[in-house]
Amino acid sequence: MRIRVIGAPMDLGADRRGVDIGPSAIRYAALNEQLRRLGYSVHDIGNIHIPQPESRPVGHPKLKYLEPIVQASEELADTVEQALQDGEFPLILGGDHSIALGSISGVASVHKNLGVIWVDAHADFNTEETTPSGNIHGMILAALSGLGNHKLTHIKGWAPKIKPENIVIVGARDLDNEEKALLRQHHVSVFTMSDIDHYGIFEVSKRAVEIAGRNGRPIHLSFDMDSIDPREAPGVGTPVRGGLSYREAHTAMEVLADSRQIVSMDIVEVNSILDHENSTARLAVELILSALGKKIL
Ligand code: 4U7
Ligand code: MN
Ligand code: MN
Ligand code: MN
Repeated sequence: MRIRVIGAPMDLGADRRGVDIGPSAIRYAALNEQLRRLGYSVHDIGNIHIPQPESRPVGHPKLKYLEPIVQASEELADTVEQALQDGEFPLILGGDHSIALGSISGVASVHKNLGVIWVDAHADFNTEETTPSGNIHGMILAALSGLGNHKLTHIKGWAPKIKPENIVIVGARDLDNEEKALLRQHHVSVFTMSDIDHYGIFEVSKRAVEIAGRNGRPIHLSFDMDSIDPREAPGVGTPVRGGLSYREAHTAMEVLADSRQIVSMDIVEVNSILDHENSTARLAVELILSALGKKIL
């Protein structure tokens, strides 16, 4: 299989912090070489263009950098759609999590009935009404579900991209109150860290595949590195204690790989400025490999 690597050096969705270096950091951690060693042929097309935040007005305080984020999402959606049409697996390197608006819009244009597994400390299910920060990376799953600002929901001119009941969030431990109410109201499946303590990551991952991938539906995997415990992944913008362990994260990826239903993936929120010797980027590469079928034996 061919993998198309697409960099999205986006730092507009999350207050400027340094996640725009993420794609370079992940490539520096030998992503392409290791994918090739696993037997894939790799087609790295470089980065899409994202403007620097300093060059643009912040705009509305509840929807910061809306215009350039919408523009970049349109471009990324087209790029991802093209990869799938060319028969390649899109692997999108972030960037903050707002890049999933473009990537999933592109995948959903090809796979009309798409499931999403969203591994994250957060639910990213705010709207312009509920957001405490105005940061768009916290609104992406809601926007993809058709909730919130019309420009965010209507990338490529249509909505919703995914049905909320086809979404599964894994690893949640930092949710806003109104966000929780929205998640319940729209029947999004959420496996919190407490659920993982209770049932174990193997069981939770199996159930995530069952729900997101019901009836053999294709699944997009969106992996926010802040899902992992900050001891293991210090280089993220919004660290939250009590996250996935190193082995739990790998086990989750191995279960997803075994499903053979993953059709595309993004890995986001690697913050090189806060990282220790690129360890978070190196972990990102390891997890990508597990998600793409690497086994210990
Ligand atoms: B990430 C937050 F208020 N919920 O909306 C918000 F806590 O992509 C955080 O998961 C969002 O890292 C985090 O700003 C977005 C906040
Ligand atoms: Mn996120
Ligand atoms: Mn997060
Ligand atoms: Mn974050």
